Amino acid sequence: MNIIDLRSDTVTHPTPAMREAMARAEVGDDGYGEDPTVNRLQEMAAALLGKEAGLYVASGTMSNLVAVMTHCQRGHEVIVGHEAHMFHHEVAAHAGVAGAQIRTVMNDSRGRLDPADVELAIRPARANYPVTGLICLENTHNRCGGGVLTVQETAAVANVARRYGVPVHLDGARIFNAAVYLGVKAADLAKDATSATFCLSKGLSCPVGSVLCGSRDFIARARKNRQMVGGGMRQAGIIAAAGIVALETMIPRLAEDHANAQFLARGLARFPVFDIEPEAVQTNIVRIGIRGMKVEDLAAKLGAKGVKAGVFEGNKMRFVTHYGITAGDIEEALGRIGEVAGK
Ligand code: TLP
Repeated sequence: MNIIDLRSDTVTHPTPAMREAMARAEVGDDGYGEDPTVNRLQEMAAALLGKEAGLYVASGTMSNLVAVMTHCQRGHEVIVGHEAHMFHHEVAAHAGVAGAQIRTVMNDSRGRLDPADVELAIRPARANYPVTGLICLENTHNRCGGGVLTVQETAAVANVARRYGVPVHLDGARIFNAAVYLGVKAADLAKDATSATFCLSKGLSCPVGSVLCGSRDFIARARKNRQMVGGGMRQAGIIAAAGIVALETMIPRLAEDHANAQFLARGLARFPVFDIEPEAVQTNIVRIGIRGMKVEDLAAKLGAKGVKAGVFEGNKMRFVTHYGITAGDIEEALGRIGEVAGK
């Protein structure tokens, strides 16, 4: 029985073209800024996001952490959505390492923030208040079912931030999924953010890495912070080479993952155990409430049938489509899910 792994798009393996590019990558010591492959990836990433410069980092978590360290001082407050990845899944690094306090405002079901809520959360200058050092957005929104922020929705929050002189960081781990869904450039989605990051190791299928993008000055300071957290790498061109292939070839195919997620969501809606609105699924993440049974039990039963799904608190299950998963795999998965959930 083949395993159909829908836990995350992080489970993707490098493509044959990536392995080929990695084997042949021209490298140098990135500590001296002399790895031509890393430099090229950083330039490509910055151009795609419409920023002056990029910094190759080990992970999305490191990218967000380095962004917070670079924008904020210790004791600053960072505004994020209450469902933000930065709040739930980054080991409280923003407090524990960067020394920043997280302040949450409500995300709606698609991961949007109400600009009025953001404005209310910005601290007035008072001696005993923290300084609001940063506002963060997430696009697409992981815990809000891969929800997409439009250019206008991003601008609405950024306009508030600008009025108060607060920078905006965009956790665009899956920004290319949002761009493909909306039919816009990733640069349009990042243009109102002071800094933006995306992951190479999710839907783009690279083995490792994210790129943090911003102004030249911001990236120069971020480089020091990356070094501080041990993220300075040497002949990183070996892994960056896969990133170049990803940016050149893997973005348009994300539409297939979105179509497969739709197919899956519509199929799951047939089973009462899944509390799902297929119309709400926009990109490659299907996050669903489970009715009438414990999500852990359902996941275990699905696992026994060779279908792997993610388990989250609040009795929620997550399926993520990605490179390597075909429409045929989804059909097969739905058949196996039906054997468990259909009864
Ligand atoms: N998300 C992972 C898990 O951590 C949940 C996943 O499987 O979806 N921002 C967003 C929006 C993310 O979804 C993730 C990873 C990150 C940042 C962190 O990236 P990594 O895993 O590279 O540190």
